[in-house]
Amino acid sequence: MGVVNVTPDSFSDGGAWFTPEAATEHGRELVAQGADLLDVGGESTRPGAQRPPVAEELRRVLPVVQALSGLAPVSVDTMRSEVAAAALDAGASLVNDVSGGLADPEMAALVAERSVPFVAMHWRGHSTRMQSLAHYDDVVAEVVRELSERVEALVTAGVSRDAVVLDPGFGFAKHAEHNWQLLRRLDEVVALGHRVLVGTSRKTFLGAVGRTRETTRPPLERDVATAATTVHVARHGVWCVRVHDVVATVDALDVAEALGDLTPPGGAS
Ligand code: HH2
Repeated sequence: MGVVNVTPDSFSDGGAWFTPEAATEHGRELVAQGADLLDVGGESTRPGAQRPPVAEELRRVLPVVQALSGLAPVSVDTMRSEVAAAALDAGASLVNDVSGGLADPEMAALVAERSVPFVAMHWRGHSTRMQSLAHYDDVVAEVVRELSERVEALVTAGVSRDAVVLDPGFGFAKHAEHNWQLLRRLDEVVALGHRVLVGTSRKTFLGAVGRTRETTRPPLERDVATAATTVHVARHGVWCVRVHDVVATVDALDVAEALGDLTPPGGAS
């Protein structure tokens, strides 16, 4: 899944693809590089980000979804049911909600009515306060429990169990050690039996690994570290990786495949 951020403020590529033309061109390039799916988003969720008004989010994503959905399957990265509905009307075929339906009480009903796949990410609160919610006794057990509760709530609201893709939410209400624990024990998330999506791309903990505070890698220099995580997760049954650098990801997946023991993705295909 290639990331198409139509935002002025995303943490790694904010502003780079902010016009519909630039975003569409970027999406085309990602498909040419081997992306199977494009994730179009109009709201940055980096720690501390302010939310755009709904009209602005619609203005950002709709022309890009429309232009790219003829080219590849498109997912819309949004926490708002109104934006998800309009994006599905414009050609998107999957909803990626970093709040897993928690931010908007109408989201589950919309996904149920439209019968589309739904990425439910582990989330504890909006970006302005999420890092203050990063308290765990056992991060993996708590993420697994909270994701399971999300699945049950979605199913109760009418969403098909097979439609739910789970994401442990790297960097969302997580400190570096929480992210590493989740990568080490990813099998416990895969064991829930759903398709699993992983989004480690360019995140802060990959900037810091092996470095001091002074030498931490800036976001655009985290693609090699991201690719290393891709090899790892591909070997643990993950269905999809959400990445900025598709070229490095395709190379990493080729390596994982050549290693010869890829676990088939969990859950429905
Ligand atoms: N991470 C980001 C955005 N959307 N969706 C899923 N399912 N999983 C993730 O880990 C995830 C996501 C944050 O990354 P990015 O889009 O690069 O930055 P920003 O939120 O600043 O636009």
